[in-house]
Amino acid sequence: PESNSGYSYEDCKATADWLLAQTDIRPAVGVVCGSGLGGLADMLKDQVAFNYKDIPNFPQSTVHGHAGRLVFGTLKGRPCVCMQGRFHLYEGYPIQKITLPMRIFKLLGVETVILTNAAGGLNQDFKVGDIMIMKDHLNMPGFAGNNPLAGPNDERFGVRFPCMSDAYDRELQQLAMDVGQELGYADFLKEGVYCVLGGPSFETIAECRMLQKLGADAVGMSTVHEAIVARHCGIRVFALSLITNQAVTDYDSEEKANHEEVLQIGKLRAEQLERLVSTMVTRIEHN
Ligand code: 6GU
Repeated sequence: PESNSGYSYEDCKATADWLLAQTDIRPAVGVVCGSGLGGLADMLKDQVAFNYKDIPNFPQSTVHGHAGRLVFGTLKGRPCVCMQGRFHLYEGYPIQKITLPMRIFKLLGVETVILTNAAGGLNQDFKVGDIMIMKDHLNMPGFAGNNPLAGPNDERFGVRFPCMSDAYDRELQQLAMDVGQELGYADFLKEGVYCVLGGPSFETIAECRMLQKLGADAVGMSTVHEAIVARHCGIRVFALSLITNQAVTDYDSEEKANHEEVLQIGKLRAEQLERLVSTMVTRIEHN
């Protein structure tokens, strides 16, 4: 087959070089802000920001709650790049477009990515407002053949068959737990398995029950594709989910998942989530 979605190594390099020519900031950490969590990017000092539409080869984001800007800056003195708004399967993008920013991060020199998302809680011990450190994932679109690495492999990024048993960096999970403890977040800091679905419709009750049986603690529509492509090119990955609602698993329940609730809970926990991530950034070691 021909190349997957039209992004060659050279295309990625051209985009990275274009960005590097516009700023002196050389980020070692890349952050992706999930729905309602764009405030993370606003914490950066000495910002140099680009609208996605102005970046060569970059897709544009269409969802309410996602700004669509790539922001360079420093977080407590550490150079970072932050995606304020990400791309999702449900927007209709080919999966390689969704993950293109990870390869651009790599070519910018990023060594660690922090991926954030809003998710529905499946674990009955979780409460709305909990922050779940991702220890693993279930890639449902991948089971159906929709994996961002499908198609010809370019060895300059990584190997044909990348390992995923170490997808989520254990040291970074421990760091998050330690920082969370110190900040007094122990009561709402959890860990678990995130399951990605295509969306945009939320899950049925039967689907939620199925996912619980499969070992999922949270369900959402993002992050996993980015994690796979980041791991493929050797970036360390840390990911967390803000549990914005409890997925419905009971036919008697009156609750209904909706995007407004997702954004509202994002606001409620935003400050703590930002503090957790920014403190982590100051403690991550780089070469
Ligand atoms: Cl309940 N499901 C999915 N798929 N994504 C979500 C969610 C639920 N809550 C926030 N994002």
